[in-house]
Amino acid sequence: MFDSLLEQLNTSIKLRGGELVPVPQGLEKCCSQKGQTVIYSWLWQVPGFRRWRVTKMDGGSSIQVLNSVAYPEYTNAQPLMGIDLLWFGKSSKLVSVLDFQPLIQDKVYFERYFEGLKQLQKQFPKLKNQDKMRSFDPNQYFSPWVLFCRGGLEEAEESLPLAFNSFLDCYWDLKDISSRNGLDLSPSEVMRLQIDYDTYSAKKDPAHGLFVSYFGKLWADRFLNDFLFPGNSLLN
Ligand code: BLA
Repeated sequence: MFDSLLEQLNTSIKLRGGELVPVPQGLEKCCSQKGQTVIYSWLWQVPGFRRWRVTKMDGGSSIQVLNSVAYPEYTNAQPLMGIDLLWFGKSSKLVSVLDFQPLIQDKVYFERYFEGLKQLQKQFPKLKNQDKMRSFDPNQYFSPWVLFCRGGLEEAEESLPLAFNSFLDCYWDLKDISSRNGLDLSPSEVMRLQIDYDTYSAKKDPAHGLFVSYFGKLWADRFLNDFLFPGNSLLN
């Protein structure tokens, strides 16, 4: 379901000088015990970013996932880029989350970084039909303009592909804003907040149970701590 979006993402990253770097061994691919679901992950080294991860899960008509997080360098206080797209083929249900994930909930920070996402939200109202979050706290590492939608085939095949490239372009534009405006969060503060993002996400992410059921607890724990949210292990 999301292969063309994954291609757009890869192309966009490569255009900005991104290069693939190795994923920790054993985490780059895993097949479920029954062999019907496969999860693939990639890690990019992109100028201006300290880490950019991408994951695709292919469970045929049961589940399709595209997930990605971009972590800017610690000298750049701009939001992280978060993508979480899920398609449940049997019930034709889409869960789509696209956000610039803010390090802090602050008016000036929002004014600086969120003009583009605000416009996108206006342009694609169908991709923001959901306000209530069940597992996450919407006021922690999510922005007020998060494009969060629970939808169906129409949103998955029409609105989302239309919005996706604009979303990426809009995120790339943030880098220019950052260099123009200087920095008011110190690199050590940005580091603390990015590590806290990983710790918080590792705790709240509803994906862990899903990974346990497909790939077993041992692999799921390692994937969560060593690939998805490595900052989490720094505090353990
Ligand atoms: C929800 N994400 C979910 C759910 C699953 C995943 C199973 C629950 C589905 C539901 O609510 O119906 C799956 N999450 C994954 C997978 C990975 C993952 C497979 O991290 C990893 C490969 N989640 C993110 C990122 C964002 C995000 C970066 O990983 C931000 C853009 C958001 N996911 C997010 C939100 C929900 C969700 C907001 C809804 C949960 C809620 O209601 O609180």
